Amino acid sequence: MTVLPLTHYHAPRTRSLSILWLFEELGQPPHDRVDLNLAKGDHKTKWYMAINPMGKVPALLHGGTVITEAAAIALYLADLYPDAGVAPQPGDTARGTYLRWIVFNQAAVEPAVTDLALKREPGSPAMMSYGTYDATIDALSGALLDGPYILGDKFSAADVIVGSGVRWMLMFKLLPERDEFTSYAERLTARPALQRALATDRALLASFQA
Ligand SMILES: N[C@@H](CCC(=O)N[C@@H](CS)C(=O)NCC(=O)O)C(=O)O
Repeated sequence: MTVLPLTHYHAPRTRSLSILWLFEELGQPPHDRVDLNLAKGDHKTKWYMAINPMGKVPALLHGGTVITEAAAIALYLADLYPDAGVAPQPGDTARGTYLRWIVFNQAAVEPAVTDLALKREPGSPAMMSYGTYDATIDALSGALLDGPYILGDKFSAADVIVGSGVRWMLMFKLLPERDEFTSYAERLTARPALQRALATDRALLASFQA
């Protein structure tokens, strides 16, 4: 099997932290990391816009193929390294739950919380992909009530994506401090893989600010 080069385009203190974290959970398979300094506008340069025309991070380059969107990158990497055991395989019904909450995070939670943060009046629930903020948060709550992870006892890449959002939303007070959210965030934050990713991200930010 030919091993194609794999590159993660990253910037500190962004959604790309979830991909740093996932690489840690995967046991750091061989890859390069290109660090972008957003304060210097690295992400809007011609060379990077040729990789991601949105000028946003994260992005992944595998061989000649670009993958953008943190959730798509997480799904892609978790499938690429099945031995790490962070993605239920096709045929396993747990994969339905896994896909469901990763996509729900992007399609419902993110827009609901963005509208709340920006104090934007949502349209009618039938028109909004997320219905209402309350319905979305209650559904998310339901996914985490049994725990300890989205797939019950089994940690997966769904926790990297959903958990990154939960941690961020709690930090910015965009999520009610219900026990199922706070205890989930604490459990994830205690993971050595996330601690390593946070340390890398902090060191990188400090080096950019020096
Ligand atoms: N939908 C994208 C959003 C990516 C995104 O908005 N990234 C932010 C950092 S969290 C960014 O690159 N912002 C810089 C900019 O847009 O100028 C994803 O989920 O990956």
